[in-house]
Amino acid sequence: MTVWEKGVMDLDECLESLYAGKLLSEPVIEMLAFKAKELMIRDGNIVHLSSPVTMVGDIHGQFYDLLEIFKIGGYPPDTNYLFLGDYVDRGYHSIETISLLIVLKLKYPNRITLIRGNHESRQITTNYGFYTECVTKYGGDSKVWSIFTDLFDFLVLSAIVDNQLFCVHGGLSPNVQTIDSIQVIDRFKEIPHDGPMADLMWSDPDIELLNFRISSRGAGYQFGINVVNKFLKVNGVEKIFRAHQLCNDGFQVFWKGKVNTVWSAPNYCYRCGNKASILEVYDDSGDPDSLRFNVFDASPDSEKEFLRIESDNMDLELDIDEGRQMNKKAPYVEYFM
Ligand SMILES: [Mn+2]
Repeated sequence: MTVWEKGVMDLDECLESLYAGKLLSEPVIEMLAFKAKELMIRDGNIVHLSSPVTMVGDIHGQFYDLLEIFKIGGYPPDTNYLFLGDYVDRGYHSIETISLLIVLKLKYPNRITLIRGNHESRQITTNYGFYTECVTKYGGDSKVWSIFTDLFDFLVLSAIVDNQLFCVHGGLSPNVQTIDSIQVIDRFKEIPHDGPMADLMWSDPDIELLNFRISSRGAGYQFGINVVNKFLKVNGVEKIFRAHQLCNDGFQVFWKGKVNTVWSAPNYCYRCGNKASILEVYDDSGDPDSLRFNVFDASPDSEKEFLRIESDNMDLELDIDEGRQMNKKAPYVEYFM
């Protein structure tokens, strides 16, 4: 009997496979995505959460480092997680990463929140690894990529913790003065090139700036302190938490904590040598010790996996040198823009 005929998914079975690093079959992924859309279509663009909650920044397919995060921060459902986006591209295991997060969302809907990052997009994943990984791991077929990228259209745009902490993947937008104006965006579509939805996922803070400036990334804006002060005041929130930018120390604090970056991909792309962090929010007191960046290094398994795949690729290059038939395990990761 197929998963569709049975009509029910054994989520525990899926979790067991994924925690063991195994891929799910295409029909199972299709069913999971269908169920996840049913669940996420009911969410508003802004999800309201309460502490305690742990925020996770960019993961970018570094699956073994995601497992390390659960070891350090606690496994769901014992810890509530707010993921800030950029689950796929760059690393070797985007499919394992997004599959695990979707199964956890289905199993513990109130304990896992998934915000959309700028890489959760058809256009970006076509160029930065996820498309190629899907085609390579699923027998030359792009259907799994289509299933996941259709699902990305349902991810929420932002979250607010304890009515105090505004959380988004990238940052602020000149087209988003109030949090209410996020609520009315039609989010169920590919990320546009510009406009409020694009800016929320692409923008970055810049300590040199007072106001907005067009971003050198080619989408979104860089924003300064006046913009931040106005946004916090108008919306009655205390701080902004976001991801989207590599930090050597795993996190970065701007303007005495008014804006904070959480970066959760240690040794980014298996070669940057950076630390990573998760942000643990313990309570809503607003005291300095009510939240903490929990800093960590790359998992030894991540390094092992990198060396294994690189040595396979090395064998492939040798094969090509000797004029032999091309190995099926073609390298599929492009590191930087
Ligand atoms: Mn990003």
